[in-house]
Amino acid sequence: LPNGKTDISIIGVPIDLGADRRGVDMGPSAIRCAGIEQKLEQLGYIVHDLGDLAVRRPAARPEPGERLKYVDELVRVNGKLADKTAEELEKGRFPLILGGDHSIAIGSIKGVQRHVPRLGVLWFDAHCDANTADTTPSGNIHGMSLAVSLGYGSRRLLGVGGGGKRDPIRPEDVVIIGARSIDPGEKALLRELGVRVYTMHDIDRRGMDQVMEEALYRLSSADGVHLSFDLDGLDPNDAPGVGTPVIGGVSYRESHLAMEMLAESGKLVSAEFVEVNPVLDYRNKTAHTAVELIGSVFGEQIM
Ligand code: HAR
Ligand code: MN
Ligand code: MN
Ligand code: MN
Repeated sequence: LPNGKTDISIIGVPIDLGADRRGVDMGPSAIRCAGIEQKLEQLGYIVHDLGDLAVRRPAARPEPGERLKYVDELVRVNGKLADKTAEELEKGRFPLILGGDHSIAIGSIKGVQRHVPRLGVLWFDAHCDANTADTTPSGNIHGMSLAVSLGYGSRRLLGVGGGGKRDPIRPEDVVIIGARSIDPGEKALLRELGVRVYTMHDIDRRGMDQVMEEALYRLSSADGVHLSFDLDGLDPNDAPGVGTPVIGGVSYRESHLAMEMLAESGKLVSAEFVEVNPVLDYRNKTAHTAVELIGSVFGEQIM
């Protein structure tokens, strides 16, 4: 059991404003339909489904060229998520957050940081989400969340969850796995900070077992690890229901191996599964895959 906990709190965040594309707001529903509660109960956990955070849909579309689209509502919801996440940890429960787009990592990580002074982050993604308002090609805040957690980005986003009171995540405590679409500004920031990015090249070359072994070794200096799992890290053949698919991704089995090794590490304190878009999916396949991966994260073994 991750961190010896028996109780899991499910927190849904039905938001798509950070992606500025409809569909991922239905992610929490899709993952619930795919049987997340039954999966976790079969594994012996006590599951508390807290339902979804309330999200308001702004009436106005962003101005063309806007660099922080829907920032007001995203700041508000992420603040609520930080509080909720911290509250569940306070009760001794494991927070399992269902997105929603990847901007929600801003709030979840801030919340976990209140309990884990030196938090490591395992960021599984085709993208690096390390843009700022100055480098973003899209203005979409889901492409900025990891930069914010590292302490880079707009004042508004950095202030989520009483941001200033807590140090950002240290670059050496972050690993990215599965990257294959990185913008020039992201590359520059990640290089400057020395964040370890395990790209598809590394996975092809060395295999997921070696990559994960090294990644977990790097994270072992942290007090605990937060898993931020973007389903588009997987190959689109295995996870077609995502808003921004990128060919040539992590396979179904490689991703399971990664989650099984993470479970064995015993370092996991919190997790989120994001960017599931049932509108673009085939028979809820991506949500089912998310549920299977969550099983592996919580210790499910084939035999
Ligand atoms: N890098 C691009 C941007 O900033 C696209 C990244 C967003 N896509 C995601 N995030 N799903 O992982 O707009
Ligand atoms: Mn992402
Ligand atoms: Mn992504
Ligand atoms: Mn199974």
